[in-house]
Amino acid sequence: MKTVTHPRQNQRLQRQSRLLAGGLLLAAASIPFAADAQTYLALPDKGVETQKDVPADFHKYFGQRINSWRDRQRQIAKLDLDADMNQDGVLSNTDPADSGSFESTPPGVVLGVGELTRMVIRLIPYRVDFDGEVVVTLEVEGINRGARTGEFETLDEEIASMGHVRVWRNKDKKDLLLDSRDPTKRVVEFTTDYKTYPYNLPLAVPRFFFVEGVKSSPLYSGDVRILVTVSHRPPGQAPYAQTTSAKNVEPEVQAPPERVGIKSFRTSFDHVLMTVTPNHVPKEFINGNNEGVWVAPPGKSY
Ligand SMILES: [Ca+2]
Repeated sequence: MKTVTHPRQNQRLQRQSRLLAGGLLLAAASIPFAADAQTYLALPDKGVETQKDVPADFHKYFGQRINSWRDRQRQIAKLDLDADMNQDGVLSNTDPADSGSFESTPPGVVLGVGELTRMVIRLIPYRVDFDGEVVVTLEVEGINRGARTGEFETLDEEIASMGHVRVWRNKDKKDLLLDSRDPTKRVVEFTTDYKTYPYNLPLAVPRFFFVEGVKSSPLYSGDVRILVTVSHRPPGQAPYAQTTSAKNVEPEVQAPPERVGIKSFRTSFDHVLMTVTPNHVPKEFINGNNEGVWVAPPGKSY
């Protein structure tokens, strides 16, 4: 097929290649390892692949095996967290360019300081036959790409070594859900009990939220992750937020169902990796951003 390059596209390509050249020079000057040459931005190094790159059984709270995590029969709901990975202004559940592998590979979503992007929580209940509560958590965490475990030694080290993001319920930034630098705002829970589940899920759990870039990722690309979980909480179990207030505390693991005599279900997970950059990336929207997926930094445009 013959390829035709539009003059405007051409200009953009030239601009991109200049940016790429600039980025490589900058990378060569400041970063000891090869920069990510697949994008035209000077992104920080990707670091090593870590155990936190997929939202699987590594989560310290749940301690599950990846096959169990994929076992839908035992899950209480199907859960997807979606972002506009290919930055075209559309959150697609079917476009491979918006798919899970990009969500779990650095740099993930590239977000400029002052820029906001919308993410969608797709939650499809599987089960209605249980006692207790259905709990959806939204969590922000740093990934240490200098270590295979992805873990930092302390929360102070984590906060100092990662990009800073805030999560808002809406783009008006009035209702703050998460702040990666505030130890009391790293996880938020939405709860609904069996009497009303799944009927009130849309009311209890936000359908979407906005992530704001606040401070750029200082060391690595993909150093921030937004994690969502949906889990079954048997009657009488402590809220998740209470068990994660301190690092290195081994939280309680759910007892097997036969011991407590009630049905218990697997937790579903999903996450999206992010990189915060000093400036927002120019975008090629296919719909003029009319869904409002992206909000440019104050005083800036796309
Ligand atoms: Ca998209």
